[in-house]
Amino acid sequence: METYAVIYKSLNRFRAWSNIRLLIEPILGGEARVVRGIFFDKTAAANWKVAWHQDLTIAVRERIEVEGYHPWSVKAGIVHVQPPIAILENMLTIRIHLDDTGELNGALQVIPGSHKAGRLLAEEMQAWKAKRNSVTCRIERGGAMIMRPLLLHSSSAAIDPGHRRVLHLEYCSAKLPDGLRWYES
Ligand SMILES: O=C(O)CCC(=O)C(=O)O
Repeated sequence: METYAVIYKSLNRFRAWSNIRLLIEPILGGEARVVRGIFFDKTAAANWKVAWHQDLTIAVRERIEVEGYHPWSVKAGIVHVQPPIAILENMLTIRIHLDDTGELNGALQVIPGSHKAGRLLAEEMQAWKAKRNSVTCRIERGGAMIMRPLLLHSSSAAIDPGHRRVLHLEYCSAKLPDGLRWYES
């Protein structure tokens, strides 16, 4: 995680050369910053699966009670909170793939269009799954996918686990209110 912290801090600092910014800025604008980074590696020893969900939480430096920000949680020692929907709608996630990714090693599956429906209740997620086919995001090594955090997504355990390394970077151009600070800021 330490190594990747250096990488995404650099991405923020050296805006001009970053091809990633060419993808992010037309959508979020020039103020967009990395606000959270996660490194995933799905291997035989860490062969997880994740049920259908939306990414509803953001990572912040510390807990400060602000209206509209709840519930709070702590993951890996980092404070997380669910922000108002307007913040989530202003975010983009880019997933940079360091290995070929497909059905055999637990690629992300998504339901197109679901990010436009706001925060979904469990029964609404079921309805999306029933009415829309999911898409498996096959990405070649060195490729990237961009998604909205509100896009319904899941991932299966790898059938043929090796490495499935992904650098997951969340961008947002919004500032947080009343002293709340993004974890990466
Ligand atoms: O990379 C994965 O397997 C799952 C990632 C995921 O579900 C997430 O970032 O919310």
